[in-house]
Amino acid sequence: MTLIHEEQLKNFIDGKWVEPSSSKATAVINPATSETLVNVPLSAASDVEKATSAAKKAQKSWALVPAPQRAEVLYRVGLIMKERKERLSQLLTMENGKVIEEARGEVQEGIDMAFYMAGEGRRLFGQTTPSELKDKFAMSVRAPVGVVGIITPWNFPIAIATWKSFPAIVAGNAVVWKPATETPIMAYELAKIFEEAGLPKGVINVVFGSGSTVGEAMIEQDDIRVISFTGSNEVGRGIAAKCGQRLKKVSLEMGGKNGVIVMDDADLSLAVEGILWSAYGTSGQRCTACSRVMVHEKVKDELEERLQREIAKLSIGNGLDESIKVGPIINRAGLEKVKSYISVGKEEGAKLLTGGYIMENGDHKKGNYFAPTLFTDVKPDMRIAQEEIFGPVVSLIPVKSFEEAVEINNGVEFGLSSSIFTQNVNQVFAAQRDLDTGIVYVNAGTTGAEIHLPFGGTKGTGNGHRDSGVAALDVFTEWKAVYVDFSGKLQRAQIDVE
Ligand code: UN1
Repeated sequence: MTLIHEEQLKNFIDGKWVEPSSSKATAVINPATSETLVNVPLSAASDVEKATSAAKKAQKSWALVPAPQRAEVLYRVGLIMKERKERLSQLLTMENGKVIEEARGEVQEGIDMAFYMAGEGRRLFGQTTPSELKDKFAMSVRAPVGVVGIITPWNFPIAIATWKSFPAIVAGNAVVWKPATETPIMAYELAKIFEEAGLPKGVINVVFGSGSTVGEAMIEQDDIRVISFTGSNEVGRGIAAKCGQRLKKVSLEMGGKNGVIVMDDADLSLAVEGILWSAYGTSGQRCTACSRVMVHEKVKDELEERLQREIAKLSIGNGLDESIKVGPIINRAGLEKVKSYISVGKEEGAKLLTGGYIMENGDHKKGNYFAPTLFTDVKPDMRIAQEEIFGPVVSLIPVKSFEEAVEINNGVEFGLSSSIFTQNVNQVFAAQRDLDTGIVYVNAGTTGAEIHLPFGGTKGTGNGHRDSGVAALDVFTEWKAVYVDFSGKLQRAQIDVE
C-alpha cells in the first residue's frame, strides 16, 4: 500500500519539516507483517531546545488570539480528520496493528475531541465571586501555562495525542510533542493536518525520538512548564520524580489492572460479550483492557465454558482484513513479555484453560500474534492477577459475594477502570461508589471511555489529573485570581471590612 510517501520522517519545528541534528533513526515495523513502513529519526536534545524556543515565541501571540478563534482551528482540524478518516485508520492499523474497525473508532475519538474542544473555545469558563469589600469585583480566570510537553504512547497514538494537544491549544498554550517511536505516522499525519488547518507556526512542534533522550530533554527545558504523559508506570514514576525536583507540573496516566465482576444474577451472554471485547479487543493492549474477572462461584463453570467457546471463534490476523477481530502485539519485546506471564501463571498454580502461546503457523509467523488466553482458579495475590500484562490474557478469580469481589477488584496497585454485570439495582449503586477506579461501567466491559468525560484513575494509575473531558483543561491552565477595585480608594482586605 502506498499510503506513506516518505522514507524517513522529519521533525516539525516552527512550522517547518526539519532534519534532526542527529542522524540516528529506527525502523517503524508493521506488527502484523514485520514489514518496515518508514524510518523515524531519533532526535537529539538540541532538537528539543529548538522546538521549545519556537514554541515559546509562538505562544506569546497565540495566547492573544481570542479563544473562539483558536477553537476555529481545532474545528477545521476535526473536519480534515473526518474527511481523511479512512486513510488515517488504515495507516493506524498498519503501524499499530489494531484491527481496522477499532482503528476507525480511535480516529473517531480524535474527531470527537476536536469538535468538543472547539466548543470549549466559547466556554473556557472562569468564575465570578463576591468580594468581601464594597465596590470591588473578583473573578477567577483560566490562563494558559505557556509551553507544554506531551508524551504519547503507541497504543492510542492519535486519540491520546488529541486528548492532550487539543485542550492545550484551545487554552492558548504551545506544544512540544514526543510521540512513541513505534507509531510516529499518526503524529506526522496530525501535524500535517494542523498545518493545513492554519495553526500558526510554532504552536505545535513534533520531535521524534526516544524517551531517554527527547523525553529527558523535555523535562530539562525550564520553559516547558507541564509534562503530560501516558505510558508505563515505571517511566511515569521517573518523570514525576524529575518534574517534582523542578517544580514542573506533571500529569500521568499509567495503566491498569482492570477487573470485571460477574454476579450470579448477571446476563451471562452480555457478560461474555463484554469480557471478550474489553479483554481481547486491541489484543489486550489498552490501559483500560479487562485482565481480571471476579466471577461468582455459582456461575463460574458456565462462564468458563461460554468464554472458551467464544474465544475459539475469534479470528486473529492482519487487522486490515475486515473479518479479523484480534490483531498482533506491538513488537517482539511485548510478545515475549506476554509469554513470560504464562509460565508465571502456571508456576503460581493457575489453571490454563485456553491459549498461552505465540502463534507461529502459516501467516501468523510473519507477525507478533499471541493466542487469546484464559486462566482460571486464579488467586487474587498471584502475579498474573496483580501486574499489568498488556496482552490478551485474562484471569478468572472465583468469588463468593459482591463484597469479596469489590475487595479483590480494589486490591491492586492500579485504579483505572472496572465493571460489574448484575441486575441488582442496589449492587449497581454500591459498585459505582465502592469500586476504587477512575472509571466504572455497569453491564459493559472495562473499555470504551467517551472523550467528554474525564479519563484517568486512582492509586498507581496516575497522580490525580485527568485526560480528556473538561478536566483536561486543569492540566493546561493556571487559575488566575483577578481583583478589580472600583471604589477609588485603597481598601485593605481583611482590615477595612465593616
Ligand atoms: C488507553 O488505552 O490508554 O476507553 C486509552 C477506551 C478508549 C481509550 C483507551 N476510549 O478503551
